[in-house]
Amino acid sequence: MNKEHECGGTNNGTESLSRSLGHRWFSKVSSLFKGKTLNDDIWDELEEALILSDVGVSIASCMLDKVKTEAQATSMHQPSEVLGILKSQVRSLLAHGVDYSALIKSLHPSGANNPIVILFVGVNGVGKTTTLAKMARMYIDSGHNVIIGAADTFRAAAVDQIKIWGEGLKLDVIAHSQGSDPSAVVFDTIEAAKARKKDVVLIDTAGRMHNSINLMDELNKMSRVAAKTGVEKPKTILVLDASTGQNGLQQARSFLGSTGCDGIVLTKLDGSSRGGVILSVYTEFQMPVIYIGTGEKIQDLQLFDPNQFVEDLFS
Ligand SMILES: Nc1nc2c(ncn2[C@@H]2O[C@H](COP(=O)(O)OP(=O)(O)OP(=O)(O)O)[C@@H](O)[C@H]2O)c(=O)[nH]1
Ligand SMILES: [Mg+2]
Repeated sequence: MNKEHECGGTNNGTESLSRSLGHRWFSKVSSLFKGKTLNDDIWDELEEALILSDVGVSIASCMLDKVKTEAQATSMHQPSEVLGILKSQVRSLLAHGVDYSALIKSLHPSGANNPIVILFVGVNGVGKTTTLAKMARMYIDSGHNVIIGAADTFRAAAVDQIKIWGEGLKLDVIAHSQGSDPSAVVFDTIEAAKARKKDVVLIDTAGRMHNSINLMDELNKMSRVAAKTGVEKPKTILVLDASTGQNGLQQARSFLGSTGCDGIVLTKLDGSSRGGVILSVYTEFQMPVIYIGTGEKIQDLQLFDPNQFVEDLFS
């Protein structure tokens, strides 16, 4: 991944993001420029609007500096022109670094006898189990055979919760008793996948504090045990709750530091005015947001498309 953009780095993509969400996040930013002339107040208001949408203070001021410099250098007077510069700033933040299509491809099984294994990780309540179910549906819709591993053996109701999703989707769920070793669930689920000709193995894990070393080690153990079954290295998807804003970034930092991950799903973007956190995730971690969660229902998951995102933000 490169870091050529001074405010941060990454990516390019596919498919679409809800226009209405984009409007809500940046509506303040866009409305700032309506019927106004360029003056110092506008710059202050713009910085404030960016920060309120959770772009992050340092990114907001970095973006603002660049926009200001370019506007002054080209003697711009029209607010609409400044909006154009801001748009290209956001686009360049999102538009390079990770090979997005390769990433999406890597989340698809490579062959009949080599199931892909995906671990869903994150702190408590961010939406791991719900996201797993939503992704299971996506895989089913594209013709794959999915099996679920209930490796959250910690929370009492976790197995029942994932079994209910499994029943709704008509999927096998491999579960052990509460308190048992989650790595054993991972192992058994992969073996079951091989025996039952499933090509996608989705593993639900327990929510864990991002600073708990033992629990982070447990995640690493799950990966190691999976590798012993002979399948390719499992993919790890970090689930972050957008409504926790910059706090979510702190969590991401810790997870990436101790377990690493292959991509991020940002949940609960519905009802959140903090979509700017997407820019922080890209900029700080050069880690792509692959999907966004836009509600509690099974269909409320969208592939994140950076190009469409920029269009929607400023349309
Ligand atoms: N509005 C909204 N709610 C969501 C979204 N994703 C998940 N939720 C809700 O968030 C709550 C927690 O979701 P879970 O999937 O149980 O979260 P979890 O990370 O598995 O939680 P633990 O297993 O307890 O750590 C549930 O009420 C979900 O319906 C989303 O994209 N939007
Ligand atoms: Mg869960």
